[in-house]
Parts: sequence; structure tokens; C-alpha cells
Amino acid sequence: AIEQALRAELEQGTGLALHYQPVFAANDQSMVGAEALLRWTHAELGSVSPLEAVSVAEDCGLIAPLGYWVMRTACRDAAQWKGGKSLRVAVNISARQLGDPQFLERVMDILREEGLPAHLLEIELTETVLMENMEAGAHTLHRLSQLGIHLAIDDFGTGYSSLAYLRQLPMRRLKIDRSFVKDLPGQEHSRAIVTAIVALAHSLGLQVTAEGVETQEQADYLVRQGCDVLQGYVFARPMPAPQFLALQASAS
Ligand code: G
Ligand code: G
Ligand code: MN
Ligand code: NA
Repeated sequence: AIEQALRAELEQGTGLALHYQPVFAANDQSMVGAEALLRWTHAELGSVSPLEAVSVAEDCGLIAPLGYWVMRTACRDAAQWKGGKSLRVAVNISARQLGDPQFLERVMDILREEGLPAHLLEIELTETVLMENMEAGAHTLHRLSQLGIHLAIDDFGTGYSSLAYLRQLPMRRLKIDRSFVKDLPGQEHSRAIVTAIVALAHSLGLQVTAEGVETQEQADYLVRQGCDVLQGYVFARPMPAPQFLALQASAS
């Protein structure tokens, strides 16, 4: 049932939407971009989580149309923000998507057709996605990076971490998983992990985003620790595209 529903949705495109969660520079709190997050509300099934939608799509061969719908919609929206000049959009990519031999070409076509400069697109990959595509994906990732697209490791520290990724792949950013942020600043082990991730990232020349920042105390702590970008409910929740369009227009 859910498979048929997704198929119909991709043909009609009515129940699918992207929400955008703003991300902020740690130093001056200015908005530097947003992460695109898939939302699917079905007439009978109600709201289906993005993880479930992606997993169904991967199982029934719909991940290509779904993934390219997300990519195109995110690039089209971002081309309007600040006139397509400065705000970067981050898009999550699943394992099967990266494994598509057409991926590079399709992404470059979308950027050109939607008029978004490559450096304003960031692709978020989890450690699991990287692990499943280490050989086939490495070439694609190097080409994407050479063409100016930014690459980030999402949920850093929660997957089958291999520091080999950091040595071999042209990553630009680590996103500290929110499970390490949740108990800050009280919990000693979380503090140690955050300190270590920031040191590792910076010594490799990568930027660090802290995810899941829910309190001002966590934000202050993460700024002091040297995180570059902050994301979380304390600043803003994911919001529908029109609302984000208005927000970025009013931000300096
Ligand atoms: O927004 P929310 O917290 O419901 O997202 C849950 C999870 O779904 C997150 O891990 C997020 O990375 C993932 N997700 C959201 N949108 C997309 C998408 O467009 N593609 C993929 N592959 N994952 C997504
Ligand atoms: O796995 P990924 O990092 O892509 O997941 C992003 C998800 O995290 C989004 O679905 C978003 O709704 C959720 N999220 C964003 N900010 C916060 C936060 O401050 N707290 C919690 N619990 N979830 C958040
Ligand atoms: Mn993400
Ligand atoms: Na994450």
C-alpha cells in the first residue's frame, strides 16, 4: 500500500514537500544556509517519516525519482534565497542514490537547469552511506568536490566510523550527531567527544556543525569549543519552504 502511494505521489507530486531548517554561523549568529528535510503527508496514511519513505523507495526501486525530486526541489528553492548568492542548501543522500552511476551527471544537470552555483549545494552522507559505497562512490565524490559541491558527513560518530573516509575523501564538514549534544554541557563523556571531534575536524581543515542544539547553554558551550555552525530547535525548527523564503529575506 505504501509503495503504491509513493508511486502515485511521485507522479502527482501533491503530498511531498521539503521543509528547511536554518543553520547559523557560530561566530556572529548569521544564517548561512538550511538543511532540506523531506516531508510526506498522505491522504490516508497520514504523515510518513522521511526515513521510512526513503527506505520504502530504496526497496521498491523508487529512490531515483524520489531522490532527484528532492535534489531538484532543494536547488530550485535555494536559487531564490538571497538571489542564489550566499545561502547554502544541504541535501541528504541515501546509499542507493550515491550508487547510481548517473548521479554526478544528474546533479550537475539539476544545478544548471535550476541556476544554483555548485558551491551553494552541500551533500550530506552518513558513515553508513559511505561504507556501502567506498569504492564505487569515491570517484563520484571526488568529481563532485572538484566541481565545487561541498560534502559533509552527517550524524558523525554514530555509524561504522572509519577514519579512512576522512583521509581518502574530499569532505568539507563533519556534523556532530545530536546524541553527543543532548547531554551537554553536564556530561563529561559528551564533552570529551565534542572536544575531540572539533580538534580532529579542524586539524584536517574541515568545518564542524553541531546538530540538535536545544538550549542556549548548549549553544554557548559549542561556540566556546570552536564549532563553526549550529543547528537546532533553540534557533529554529524545520519549516515549510515559503516560511523559510520569508525568513531569509528578512535576515540581514
Ligand atoms: O526531519 P526528520 O528529523 O524527520 O528526519 C529524520 C531523518 O530523515 C534524518 O536522519 C534525515 O537525515 C532523514 N532525511 C530527511 N530528509 C531526507 C531526504 O530527503 N533524503 C534522505 N536520504 N534522508 C532524509
Ligand atoms: O540525520 P539528520 O541530521 O539529517 O537529521 C536531521 C533531523 O534532526 C531533522 O529531521 C530535524 O527535524 C531533527 N532536528 C533538528 N534540530 C533538532 C533538535 O534541536 N533536536 C532534535 N531532537 N531534533 C532535531
Ligand atoms: Mn542531515
Ligand atoms: Na545528523
